[in-house]
Amino acid sequence: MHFGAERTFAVRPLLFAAALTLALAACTSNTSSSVQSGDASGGTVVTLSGLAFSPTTLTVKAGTTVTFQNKDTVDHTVTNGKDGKPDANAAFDKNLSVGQSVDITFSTAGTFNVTCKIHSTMNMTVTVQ
Ligand SMILES: [Cu+2]
Repeated sequence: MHFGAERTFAVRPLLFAAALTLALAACTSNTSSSVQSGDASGGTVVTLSGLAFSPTTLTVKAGTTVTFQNKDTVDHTVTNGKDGKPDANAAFDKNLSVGQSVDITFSTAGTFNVTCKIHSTMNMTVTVQ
């Protein structure tokens, strides 16, 4: 029993070291500093495809412009709201035809629900810091 417990314990640092090596390799192979999404310099993209937003959660800095791209085969909207219903004072509500894209700048900190008025199951959240 005691021997078995010791063996398990000895294996863990090895696994941790391996995981750390992988993580470091992933970091060093990426020469860009814009790994984190939500860079205020822009370039943040949300794709609408398969009746879903991707990603479904996004964190950006205030002032970031997010480009929503409709790569689906049907039209969508990019609407501040939830479950297909716009918020009372929706900060944005844009139609997005097939193949089109729309830029939305998030200048105020807070959490913004995003939905599609045509497909109520399409939901995502943008957190602005
Ligand atoms: Cu839709």
